[in-house]
Order: sequence, then C-alpha cells, then structure tokens
Amino acid sequence: MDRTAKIYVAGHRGMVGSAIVRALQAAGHTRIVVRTSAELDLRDGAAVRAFYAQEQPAYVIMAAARVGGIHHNATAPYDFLYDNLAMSANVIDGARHAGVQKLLFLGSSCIYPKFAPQPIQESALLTGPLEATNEAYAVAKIAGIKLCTFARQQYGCDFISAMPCNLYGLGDNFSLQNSHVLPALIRKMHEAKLRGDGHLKLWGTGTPLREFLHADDVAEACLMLMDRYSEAGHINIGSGEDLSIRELAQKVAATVGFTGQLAFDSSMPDGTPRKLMDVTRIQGLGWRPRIGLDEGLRGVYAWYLAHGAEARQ
Ligand code: GFB
Repeated sequence: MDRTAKIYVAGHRGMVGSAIVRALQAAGHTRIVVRTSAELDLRDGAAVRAFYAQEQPAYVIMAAARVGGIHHNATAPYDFLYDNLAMSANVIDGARHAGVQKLLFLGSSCIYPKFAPQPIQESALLTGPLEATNEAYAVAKIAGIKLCTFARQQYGCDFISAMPCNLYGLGDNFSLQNSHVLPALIRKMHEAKLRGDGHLKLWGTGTPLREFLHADDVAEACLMLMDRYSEAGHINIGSGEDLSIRELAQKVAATVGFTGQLAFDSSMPDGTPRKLMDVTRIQGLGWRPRIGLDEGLRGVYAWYLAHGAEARQ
C-alpha cells in the first residue's frame, strides 16, 4: 500500500478496527479516514455513497460489524443478519462505484459448516449446514465474501476477504450476556474473586474447542494481506492451535487469580464443537502471530483492570 494514500477503516472504534488503525499508524500511514456510527450509519446506502464521493479513499478495510458471543448471536438473529448484510453490501458496493483500488472484507470462522473436517481449509465453505447459534452472522459474512469475489469476477475489482478465528484484545466487549467467551470469563472471574466466591458457573459443557488470536496480530495480518494477497475467495487467519473452553477457563483463572471451583451449565449452548482453521495459505505468505495466548490474556486483564469501568458492556 502507498502509505500516503487515503485509507478508510470501517469500524475503527471496535476491537479489531482500532487495532488496525494502530497498526496503520505504526506503519506510517498518514491519511486514515474514519467515521463513528453516529456520523455515518453504514446500513444507509445513500449516506455511504455520499461518504465515498466526498472522501474518495484509495483503500478500504471493512472491520465494521454487529458482533457478539454465542448468546447474543442466538437471540438477535434478525439484527445480526440484517445489519451485517446491509453494512457489507453498502461498503462493498460503494467501494466498487467509487473505484476503490483495494478492499479487505473481514468475517469469521463461523462461516464454515458446523461439522467441517479439521483443520478447516478455505475450500470447506458451503459444503454443509451451518451451526444454528451463529447462522445469521455466518450467512451475512458468506454474502460479503461472495460480493467481493463477484466484484472481482464481473468488474475487475481488487477486493479480498479474510476470515479470522475467535478474536480477543484490548477494547473488547465485557458484557456478561452479549460478549464472547474470553472477555466474559475475565469479567466473571474477576468479579467472583472480589466477592470471594468458591464456585463459578460457566456456559455449556466446557468441551468445545476454540482457536484464539489477538486483535493486534490480526491487524498485522490485514496489512500484510493488503500488500501481498490478491485472489478471489477468502483466506483464513488463525493461530493454528485450539484448546477447550475448560482449558481456557483454567488459564483465565490463573491469570485473574480466581481460585474457586469451575462448574458448567449444560442448559446453555455449546455452539460448534470445533473450528480450527487450516492456516497453510496465510503462513505461506510469511505471516505468523506474535502474541501467545498466555501473554495476550495477561495484557487484556491488565487493560480490563485499567479500563473496567469504561469497558464496553
Ligand atoms: O465465544 P463464544 O460466545 O462464541 O462462546 P462461539 C464460545 C464457547 O464458550 C461456547 C462457552 O461453547 C460457550 O458456551 N462459554 C462458557 C461462554 N462460558 C461462557 C460465557 O460466560 N460467555 C460466553 N459468550 N461463552 C461465536 C459466534 O461463536 O464466535 C459469532 O456466535 C462469531 O458469530 C464468534 O463467529 C467468533 O465461538 O461459539
């Protein structure tokens, strides 16, 4: 990428978007364009087209999305489908009309079939039924991938898609009901420690396996892909390693200093049993994550201690 060309980061206040802005600044980008959702509602196509006409960015990274954990996804499926579909369609089609040189669309590993062979290769897309708890989000993200692929095929646009595994990092959402598992466990265990609780109940059976990556590593991967990847279809971004929710809970407990017993509430959903990404392709481009899970957990807990009161909840 030309470091002096305009680049629009959609979703710059989110965990991933803010990590991308930090990485762009560190790489010397001088013209980073952002809008809050109050300034620009990405579900409003006319507003998005007017924004592109005004700013005319050379590059776009689409990190704006309605996101949430298993419970939020499962209980607000219309909002997850509609908002993500509308935002993706407007940002991608607006970029096509505005002649954007390169666009990166971000999704998630939940696009793959619930029982995809592990580790999951990019070619597993649309080979089987989706996991019910995140079907709405997945359908919107699959549509976004296809918009990028077909914009390339039909109009010659250099639009690419990348699908990261489960992400965590600074500025995450720590809601007890709506967040993803890692920030939820940090908050639940921190609060249980302060109360002196001897027990803590977590959701599901604790047996599902998940692959985690720090948002700062994903941001580095995004910059590398903008420079070096230009193909139809999507590419996986992952650490290449997974662990069970029970093992994750034990790591979080050690980080937070919660010494009580862990119990699991199997009336809550497990979600997909496993979604380990095959990362052969992105590793072939020379990218590797730098932040291991133990180090990343310590950093996020420190961030939570410093910002807990203002953390998104
Ligand atoms: O991170 P998470 O909400 O989402 O949950 P998914 C992962 C696993 O952790 C599930 C368990 O098996 C949960 O039952 N879990 C245990 C908990 N305790 C908790 C808790 O207190 N809170 C939460 N949230 N989970 C999401 C998708 O799936 O992954 C999204 O719904 C997206 O669409 C995202 O793809 C990356 O990994 O199951």
